[in-house]
Amino acid sequence: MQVINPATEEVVATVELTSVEETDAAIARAQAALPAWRAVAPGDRARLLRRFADAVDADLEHLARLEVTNSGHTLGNARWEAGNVRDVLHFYAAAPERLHGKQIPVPGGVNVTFHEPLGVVGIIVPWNFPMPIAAWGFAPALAAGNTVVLKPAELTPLTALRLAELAREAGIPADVFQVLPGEGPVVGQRFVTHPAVRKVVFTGSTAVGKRIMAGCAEQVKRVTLELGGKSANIVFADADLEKAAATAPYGVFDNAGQDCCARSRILVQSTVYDRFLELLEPAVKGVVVGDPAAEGTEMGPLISARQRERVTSYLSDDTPVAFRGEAPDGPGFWFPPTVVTPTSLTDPLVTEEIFGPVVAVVPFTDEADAVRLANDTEYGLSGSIWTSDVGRAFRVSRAVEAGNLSVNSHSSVRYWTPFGGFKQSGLGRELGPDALDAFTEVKNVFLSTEGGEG
Ligand code: TXE
Repeated sequence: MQVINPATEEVVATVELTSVEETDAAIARAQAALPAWRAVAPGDRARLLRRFADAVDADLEHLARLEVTNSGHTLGNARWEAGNVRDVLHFYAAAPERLHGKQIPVPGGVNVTFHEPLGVVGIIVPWNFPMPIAAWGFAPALAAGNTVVLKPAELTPLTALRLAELAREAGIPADVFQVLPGEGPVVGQRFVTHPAVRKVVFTGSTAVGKRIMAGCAEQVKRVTLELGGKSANIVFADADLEKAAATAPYGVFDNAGQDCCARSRILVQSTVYDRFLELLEPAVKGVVVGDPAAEGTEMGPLISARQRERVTSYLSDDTPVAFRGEAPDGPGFWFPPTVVTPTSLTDPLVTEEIFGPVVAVVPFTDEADAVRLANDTEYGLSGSIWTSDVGRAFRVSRAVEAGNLSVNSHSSVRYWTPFGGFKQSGLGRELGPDALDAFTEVKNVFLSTEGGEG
């Protein structure tokens, strides 16, 4: 499989695809590695994860530049992403010593609960955030005593392969954490059907997520899904409009819009709609699009020619384009930041996840209308609310059906807080302390203290 730099269209590496037979062999090794990994004392497992985090930290600039080359991420973003892997590992390194069960009072004995590892965990990673999304799965899975087989996306295997090397250098046994580059319907599908894989963690399209959930149902296999989104950025008339407009491009064009949390619908109260667009225009035109390896670049290319075709297919000569930013000519899968103002709420620009730098701006009348529009989607991952009214901020936050909301901000991810979607944006939560529950089974044990014959 050839790995392409999306900013230059040059081949940067060739990676061997894993076959079904090799996947089965890797799963067998992961299964065989379980008893020894489970038996590692909690403090020692914690130390191994911290050493893995330190190895990532020492390799941070290299990992970041590898991601820039493979994924076209800006250098600033890629540094954040590698740092996020380090931080997530440190966060879950605290877990092995804190996976406490409970002692529950019962008559006639002692009742205790244990948090047992699930076994082999299969993680299927997309191409949009190859490093963090991998770590959100493997760090809590390993901390809880599972072994991991991980399939990076076909387009972006390089940083995952490097992370596997760093894990080994840190002393994590090779069979405990294996990275298997390969195709979704081959390697990923085998994670779903292989009975020794006890859980699948999937991030990707809603269409494939549904198939994975149906496949896992055959074996009642545990599954965590993190799928698409069409998140709303709601701007009320009482908001700091200058700030809302200046930061809106970051909320949707970050990673060239290839972000499941992209606020790809900006809902603006009608009384300030025209003013907001006036303020948004210079912000969009000012987005620095270009060489992702250059310091200061704010937006790189799309991941592939296919993704660019997909994004382009949403636009025609009749599309009401309000204004666009710049994009370089020449090689690379470039697409300019684009603002559209569709008039129909059933327009695919308003309803579908485009996964590119295209944002629809839509007016609303009042708070109830804003909530109705925000919820008028099958998705429910993220969103922003811009207002200076604290009561409204909480009322609207509670009313919007989405897993990750921010008020007067566009940030969605903090590794110590939960992340995940409502409705068809997913199932389960990643990150934060509760994600560990998704990698353990609770076992209840009753021990009789009755004496004599009982
Ligand atoms: O996703 P796929 P694609 C959305 C986004 C994008 C669209 C298509 O809208 O435009 O999906 O992207 C693996 N069994 N998101 O086609 O196919 C595949 O190898 C098991 C949103 O790239 O879902 C890859 O590792 N695995 C999203 C991963 O699934 C399979 C991120 C994702 O690929 C498989 C990515 C199968 N049958 C795309 N088929 C987000 N939530 O952030 C594919 N895969």
